[in-house]
Amino acid sequence: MISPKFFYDTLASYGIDFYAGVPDSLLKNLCAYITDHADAAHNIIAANEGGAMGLAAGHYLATNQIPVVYMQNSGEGNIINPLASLTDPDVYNIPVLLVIGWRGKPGVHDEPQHVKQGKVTTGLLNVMGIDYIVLSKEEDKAEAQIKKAVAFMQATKQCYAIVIEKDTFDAYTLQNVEKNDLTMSREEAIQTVAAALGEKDCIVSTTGMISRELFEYRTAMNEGHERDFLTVGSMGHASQIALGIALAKQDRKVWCFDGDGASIMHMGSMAIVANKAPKNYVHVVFNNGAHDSVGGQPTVGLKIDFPAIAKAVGYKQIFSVDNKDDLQKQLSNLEDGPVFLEVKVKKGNRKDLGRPTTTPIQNKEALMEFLCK
Ligand SMILES: Cc1ncc(C[n+]2csc(CCOP(=O)(O)OP(=O)(O)O)c2C)c(N)n1
Repeated sequence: MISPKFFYDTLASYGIDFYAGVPDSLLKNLCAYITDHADAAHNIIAANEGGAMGLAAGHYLATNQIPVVYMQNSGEGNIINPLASLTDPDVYNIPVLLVIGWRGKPGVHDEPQHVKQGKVTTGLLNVMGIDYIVLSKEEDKAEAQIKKAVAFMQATKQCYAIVIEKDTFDAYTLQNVEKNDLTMSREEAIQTVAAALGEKDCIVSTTGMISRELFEYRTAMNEGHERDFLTVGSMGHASQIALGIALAKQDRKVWCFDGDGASIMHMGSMAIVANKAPKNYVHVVFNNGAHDSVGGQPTVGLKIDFPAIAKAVGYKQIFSVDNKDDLQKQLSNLEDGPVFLEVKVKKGNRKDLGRPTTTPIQNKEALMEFLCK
C-alpha cells in the first residue's frame, strides 16, 4: 500500500500543493492527511466536484501551478461540464490533476449505487479525452506513474486522472477534528423525527448514513420501508425528489431528510423548493458540520446560517434546534410549509450500523405502491 504522506510529498516535490475536492470513503486516509497537512488556503472542500474544478482552474490561472481535484467517481457527473467547457484543450486548456476514488470497480463487490458508476468510470475519462492511470499500490511504481502524469500535464496543459482502487492507501486518522458542544446524535434525531410522522407521510432521505439509520429505525420498529425513498446515490438531489413527490401528492406530507454536505452540494435547490411553496413539504437538515459518511471531513455546515438562508429564499416556517426536547416541541408545532428544520447533531455513528437489505428497485416499487394508496 501507499502511505498518504508519500503521495502528498511526491506531488509537493513537483510544486503541486493546491487541493480542492469533495471527500470520498475510498480516499478517506488521503483526504484526512491533506486536511491535516495543507493549510486552509491550499485545501478547499468544495460544495461539489464541479465547484472544485472551478477553484482549481482559478488557482492555475493565478499561479501557473498544477492543482489537484480529489473526488469519488460519483462526482464525475459534476465535473463533466467544466471538463468539457472550461479545462478542455478546445476551450481554455487548463491542467488539473484529478484523483478519483473508484467505487464499484467491476469485480469488486460494492453497494448498488456504485455499480453503474464503477463500470463507466474509465469510459467517461476516455470519452472526455482524459489520459489516466490506475495508481499502483507499490510506492516505486506509483512514483514513476506520478512523474509521467506531471510531465504530460506540463507538456500539454491538459488534465490527467489518477484512478484509485480500494485499499490503495495506508491508514491515516484525521487529527484536526473540529470540536463542538453538540450532544444529540444524528441517529437519535432521525428516530425522533421519524416517530413524529403521520401514517400517510413519506420521507426522501439523502445519501450515506442518514438513509442507513432511517432504514434501521424502520426495521427496529417492525415497520415496513415503503414510506421511505432512500436516495442512496445522486448526492444533493433528495430535496428535489421530495419536491417532485410533494407537488404531485398534495394530500400527504413529504419530508426530506437531508445532510449539511448534501444540501450544500446543490444549495440552489432550496430556492426552488421555497418558490414552489408546497404546503406539504418539510425539509430537515441534520447538520453535523461534516461529511460524516465518508470520513468526517469538515463542511461549512456549522459555520453558515442555514435558517437565514431558508428565510431569504422564502421557506414559510423555519426552526433550528440542537436537543431532543426542542426538536419534539417544534415537531408538534408545524404549520403549513414549506418548513425548514435545522437539527444540529454531533458527528459519529454506531459502529454496527447496517446497510439497506432491500434493493433500490424494491424500494422504488414499494414507495410507488404506498403513494397510490
Ligand atoms: C456526487 C457525489 N460526491 C461525493 C459522494 C460521496 N459521499 C457520499 S455521502 C457523503 C457525505 C454526506 O455528507 P452529509 O450530507 O453532510 O451527511 P453526513 O454523512 O454528515 O450525515 C459523500 C461526500 C457522493 N456519493 N456523490
